Amino acid sequence: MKDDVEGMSMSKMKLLYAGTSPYARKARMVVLEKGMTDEVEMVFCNPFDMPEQIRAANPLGKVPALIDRGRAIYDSPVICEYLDRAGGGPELLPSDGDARWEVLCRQALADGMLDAAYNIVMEKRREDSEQSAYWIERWWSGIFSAFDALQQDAAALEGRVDLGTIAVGAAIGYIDFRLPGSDWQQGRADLARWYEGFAARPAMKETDPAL
Ligand SMILES: N[C@@H](CCC(=O)N[C@@H](CS)C(=O)NCC(=O)O)C(=O)O
Repeated sequence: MKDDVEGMSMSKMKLLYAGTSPYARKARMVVLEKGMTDEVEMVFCNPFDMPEQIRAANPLGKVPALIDRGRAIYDSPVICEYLDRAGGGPELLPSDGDARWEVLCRQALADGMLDAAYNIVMEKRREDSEQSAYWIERWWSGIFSAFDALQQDAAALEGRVDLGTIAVGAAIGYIDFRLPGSDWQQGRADLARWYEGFAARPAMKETDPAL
């Protein structure tokens, strides 16, 4: 159910999200992949229009934020793990062992790409004269280095739906949406093929930022 922040009901968990937020997209995908749509109410919030309401759930004023029985949970990796523990459905983050570290590292890589891409998007919204070409270049260089790492790791992504691949899907989706024309597929055919298949998942389609 979609609602606004004033109309929140008291029983379900509430996920404060913005439709174009890639961090919120991760959490929304976790809800969908785990079949938790009856347990989590989606509450649309624009962090730039309503920062005070969001600060009540996340002092940083950012989305996503989750509220469960009065408890506020943030940011996206914490929310995703919380939802994974709280819900039924497939386990998206292994509880221990090498598999857990692998998924967490992949999520960290994807979140780092997102942080860099988000910085570029925000920097480009400033006046031309105020933008730093040095930082934009540095952020892109980190993003492309991460794309290279994912291309090398592409075989390990195949057939997996977990917090790591969800984060990678959200990161690539955001870069394509906000920074089109990066041509990241060039020389990274395995990753491009994996992404094409992953992007066809219902949870990716339903959370497409272009919708
Ligand atoms: N590390 C945070 C990042 C969240 C974030 O930066 N969200 C953006 C929307 S994409 C936001 O709310 N920005 C508002 C602001 O920076 O004031 C997470 O993973 O949840």
